[in-house]
Amino acid sequence: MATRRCVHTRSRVTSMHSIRRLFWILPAVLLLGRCGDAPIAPPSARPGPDLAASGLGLTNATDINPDPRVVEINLEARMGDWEISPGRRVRAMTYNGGVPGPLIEARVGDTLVVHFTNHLTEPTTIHWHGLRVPADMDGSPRSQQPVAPGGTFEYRFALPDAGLYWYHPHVDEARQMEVGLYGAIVVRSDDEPRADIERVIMLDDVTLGEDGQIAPPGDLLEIHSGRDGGLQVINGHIGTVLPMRAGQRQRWRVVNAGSARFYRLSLPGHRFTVIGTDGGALPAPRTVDDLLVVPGDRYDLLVDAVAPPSTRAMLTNLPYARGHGAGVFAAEDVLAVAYSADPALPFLAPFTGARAIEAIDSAGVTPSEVRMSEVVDESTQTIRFLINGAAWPDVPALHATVGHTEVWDVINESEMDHPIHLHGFFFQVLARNGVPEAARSWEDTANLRGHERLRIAFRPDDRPGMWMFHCHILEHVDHGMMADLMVDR
Ligand SMILES: [Cu+2]
Repeated sequence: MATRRCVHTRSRVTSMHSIRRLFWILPAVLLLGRCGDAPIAPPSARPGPDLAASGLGLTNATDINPDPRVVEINLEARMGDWEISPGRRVRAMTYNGGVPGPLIEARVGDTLVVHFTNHLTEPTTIHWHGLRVPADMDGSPRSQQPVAPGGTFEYRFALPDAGLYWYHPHVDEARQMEVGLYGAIVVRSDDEPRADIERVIMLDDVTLGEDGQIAPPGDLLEIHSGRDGGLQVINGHIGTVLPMRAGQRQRWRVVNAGSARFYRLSLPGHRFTVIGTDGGALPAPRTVDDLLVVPGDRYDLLVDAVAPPSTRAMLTNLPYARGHGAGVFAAEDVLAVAYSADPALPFLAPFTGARAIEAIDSAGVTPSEVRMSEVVDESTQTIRFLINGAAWPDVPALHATVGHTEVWDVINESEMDHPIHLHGFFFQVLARNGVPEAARSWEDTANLRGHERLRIAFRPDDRPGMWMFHCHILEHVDHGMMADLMVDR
């Protein structure tokens, strides 16, 4: 059961509030009427959804264009003080002075215009992770010249798909993102699942040096495993508290913005209903006790508040061995979920909404191989992460043609996990280690366990140009694990 929601910016939300309330209440009456033995309260007892979706420390982008189908924002990269906890500030690179950068909210079909100015003392770009933008808007080193200090660039493109996306630089990523350059984008359809409140949760971690500032890139071990920072910063803050009311259904849109940490999330006593991934809604929801969110990855979750009022639960990151001893540490607290004293609301009926995802017909397509490997030379203290035996920019480009199906066998020849990210196009995972994937989804980031083999398929739509794909452990990008994909007409 899905309710109709046409959420856009906060100002439009306010003006449409009463209309939207009707959209929300009517299906609620229908739904509750089918709940059988479940405790049912009159709809008026249930507050409407909190349409200011950000909260939890996020700032909303300011839309300067009155056209309801254009979201136009000014975005500046500049140095600033990032207050990671009360009174504790670190020097950071920021978008518009904050970390994360402003949350951009739009509707499917809107045009996004971003007037970007680089006030840093070094070049940067913006990559729109997951958005199907034209190649020259992709912000990668293959698609645009870096924006020089003092320079400007106008990003302008349509938003064709509902989902959670994010933006970040594609220049010196491991460092520029570590010190604060990232933000989230929510694109909504007219048919969004029902929830009482929506949260965007950007996962990140930092390591502070003895000077109290974010530590510069570390030693060979840190380069090899990537940085597992000692401090959990959720939406830019340590010690984030997420308010919840018993009986609520919260929608959590989660993105892992960390450079290397793998989050295996668990909320003891609760379950996560996964309703969407990188490329939007799934054909069928699946309910899990814990959920692996690898760097770059996104999940769309429903969380029913099953604990009693006035209790707390800790969102926890469980150990996850990702090779060579990385990720093997004690469970860590990520954020606190604090139940209010308000009486419990009746539970909503289980989510059943879905969308069809057509299988990509890959019959007769000869797969291309993408081999991921690593070479460590301890005598020279050097390490290289390779694709097809070479480090970027020396990896021979792969080629694809608009409208023609590509099948790739992505083969991890190393001990460690590597989450592969493809720019510009969503793919389907067809098989893992030769075993057909049970569930279908659209992804732009997929993890490979050590020595795992993934067969993926995608069909480039009409956006020719030079695209990129790479491991999303940013230290691995820095040391070569990136390659080019030329899409021709
Ligand atoms: Cu990697």
